[in-house]
Amino acid sequence: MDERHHRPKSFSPENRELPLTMPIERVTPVSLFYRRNHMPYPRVDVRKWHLSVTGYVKAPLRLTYNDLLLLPQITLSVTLECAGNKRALWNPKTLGEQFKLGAISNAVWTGVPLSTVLNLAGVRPEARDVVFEGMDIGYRPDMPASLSYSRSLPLTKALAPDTLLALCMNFEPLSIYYGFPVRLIVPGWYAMASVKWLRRIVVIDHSFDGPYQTRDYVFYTRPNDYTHGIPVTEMQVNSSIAYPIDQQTIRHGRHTVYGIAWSGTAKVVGIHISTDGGGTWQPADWLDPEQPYTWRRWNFAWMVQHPGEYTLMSRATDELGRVQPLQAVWNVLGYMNNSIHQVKVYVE
Ligand SMILES: Nc1nc2c(c(=O)[nH]1)N[C@H]1C(S)=C(S)[C@@H](COP(=O)(O)O)O[C@H]1N2
Ligand SMILES: [Mo]
Repeated sequence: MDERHHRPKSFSPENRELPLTMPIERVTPVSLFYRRNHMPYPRVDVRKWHLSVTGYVKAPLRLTYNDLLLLPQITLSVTLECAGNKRALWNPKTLGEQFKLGAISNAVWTGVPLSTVLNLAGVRPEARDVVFEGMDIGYRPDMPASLSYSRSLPLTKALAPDTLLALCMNFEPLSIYYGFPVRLIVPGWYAMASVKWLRRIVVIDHSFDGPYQTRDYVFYTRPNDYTHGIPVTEMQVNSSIAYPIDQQTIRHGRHTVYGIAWSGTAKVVGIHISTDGGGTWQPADWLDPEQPYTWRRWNFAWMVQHPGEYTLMSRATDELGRVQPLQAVWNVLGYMNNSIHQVKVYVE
């Protein structure tokens, strides 16, 4: 059975994390890649499917899957991170899916630059936002009727050369779980922007106000106050320790501390580790070269002689000199948690 033509038997939204345990591969296998869905999986019949491009364009388009396959494609390695990654680590707790460290994964995406398609349609001068509508439909408590998952990008980001209409993930056609037939990939932005199961692209002359744009994925810093929010866009510089894990007991002696570090549109260039709760910091070693939009694995040789309790911390820096804060700014919906990651370990 070709899974691309059949809706998986899950009628509620499926969410699952990447297990951030050793070994971590730089390119996450599709079978382990995290999943974040707001709605049940849509039913997709690619023979009937097309992607429409309408609104403030000179020539509206109706593209079949084959039409897209015939356009020039590029390949990019891009880490997707849910804006709610590490939400479970906030204190006090926040609303939303309580993701731990694994709402993040890295894949190689191949597709048609969105700009190619927008230029084929010819964007009109009034254009301001580009709206992307997914095929998945569901309900939300604050809306009267069912709706599809839709998000927009400002025109400049939509026309950026690396914003992709992705057809392949790790050199295989997308599976239904990850947005078949085509999904948006917005490198450097939190993954809510990378709309799956695209069916419509609409160029509009105002800013889009759908609930996944103006209610969710907005940074509100005052409890129970949904005003004065700032939209969530670019990924923050961040890192996670994958070994040892929080509350683990290990033997004294030599250990290799492992983890990942990443950032948004500026490359991640520095990674420092503390084994004494932030008193002193030492650089760790990169296992991967620096590459735009892509996480890097690191390790750190730790010789621990004395039994006791230790707090390990990792702190990443990006090429613009931005450093992870000790405590990220708490916000109502728990987004963008890039606090320095801490794990407590017991050495015996
Ligand atoms: N159509 C659609 N696209 C979507 C979503 C969704 O629910 N529906 N979820 C978004 C969010 S919040 C995230 S974090 C990523 C998750 O992508 P993944 O499931 O491929 O890991 O998809 C984004 N694109
Ligand atoms: Mo997300």
